[in-house]
Amino acid sequence: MPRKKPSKGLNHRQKERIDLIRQRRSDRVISRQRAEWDLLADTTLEGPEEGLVIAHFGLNVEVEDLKGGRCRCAVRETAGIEPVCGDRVIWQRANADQGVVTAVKDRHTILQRPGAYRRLKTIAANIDQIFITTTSQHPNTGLLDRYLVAAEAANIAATILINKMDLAEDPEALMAQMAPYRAMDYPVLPLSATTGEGIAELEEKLAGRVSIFVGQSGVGKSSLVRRWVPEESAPAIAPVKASNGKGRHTTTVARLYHLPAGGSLIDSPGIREFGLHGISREQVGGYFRDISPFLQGCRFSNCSHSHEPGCMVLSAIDNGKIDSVRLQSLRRIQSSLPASSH
Ligand SMILES: Nc1nc2c(ncn2[C@@H]2O[C@H](COP(=O)(O)OP(=O)(O)OP(=O)(O)O)[C@@H](O)[C@H]2O)c(=O)[nH]1
Ligand SMILES: [Mg+2]
Ligand SMILES: [Zn+2]
Repeated sequence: MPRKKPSKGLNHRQKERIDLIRQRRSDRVISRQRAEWDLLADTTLEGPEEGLVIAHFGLNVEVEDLKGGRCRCAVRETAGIEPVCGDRVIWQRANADQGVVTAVKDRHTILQRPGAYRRLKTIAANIDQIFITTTSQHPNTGLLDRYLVAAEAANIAATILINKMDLAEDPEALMAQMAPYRAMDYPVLPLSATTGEGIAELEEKLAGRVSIFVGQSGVGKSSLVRRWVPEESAPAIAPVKASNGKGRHTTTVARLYHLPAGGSLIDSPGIREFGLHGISREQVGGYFRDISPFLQGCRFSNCSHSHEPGCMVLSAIDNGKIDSVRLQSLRRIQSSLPASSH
């Protein structure tokens, strides 16, 4: 009999405890790394220079200098925050391939998601636009809706990519499913990394801007990135045979690539779920572009928008102004969030 995964069947408290143990373990590893690098920092460092973080691995980051050279850097505790992909930093070189980041410059945007033990994990900084990637086979609008809330909350423009259109059985039905998103002014791009469908349009949107591809494992984020990155530095993708439509977490760290037409693109590791910590049950509706205009008009101020008379949201659904699937999605997200404390 196959062994059950240990995380299956555990209650919330047990899972939190496991998270806490994991977090403590990783904190210990990090403080060990820090001690090693502190020794390095005692060696003579060259003068401070500016750089761009193009990848980060725990406490270490890969920094690109202004001439395009690359260096593995530790992060000084005094830097205050942990730099992530897309951060502009001040750093000092220790030797040909090692250095120390001493400060992280102000960020104009940050994209975050909850990490272990209720800590918020920053995925990337200074991004201009998010490309939420999904596929024609499994559009997964539940996850899409969570990402859209995160993009709205972070004030970052979002575009929806529907990859693997070459495998679409009913492209028209799929586009009809995406109609509510288009109506909300989120661009929806049907694509195929395999045949090249939609790639020219995507390239236009990427040019000159800092973008990130996010989405579940196996949707083809890295396959799309490979369209613009030379073979030798291109991200690995899952071999076709091994891919069962669920993905295998081929990309393990976020990495920034420069685009030939200017601008840059961050490829990020696929995720299973996307929680929305830091947003309360009461706030989240405000980030649903289609539903939020109706939320203030209900007869009862504590309307749950499920059965109440005088509910503006339900009447907007009856009038075809809101898709009922989106309200279901909002309810699901709300039930996963804590009510605000006030
Ligand atoms: N048919 C088809 N297959 C594709 C397409 N794009 C990607 N694939 C395949 O999908 C699989 C997963 O692709 P990846 O690019 O590794 O997916 P990913 O989103 O980067 O996955 P993670 O790195 O795990 O997050 C690979 O076997 C690709 O060859 C497409 O447009 N059509
Ligand atoms: Mg990948
Ligand atoms: Zn209502």
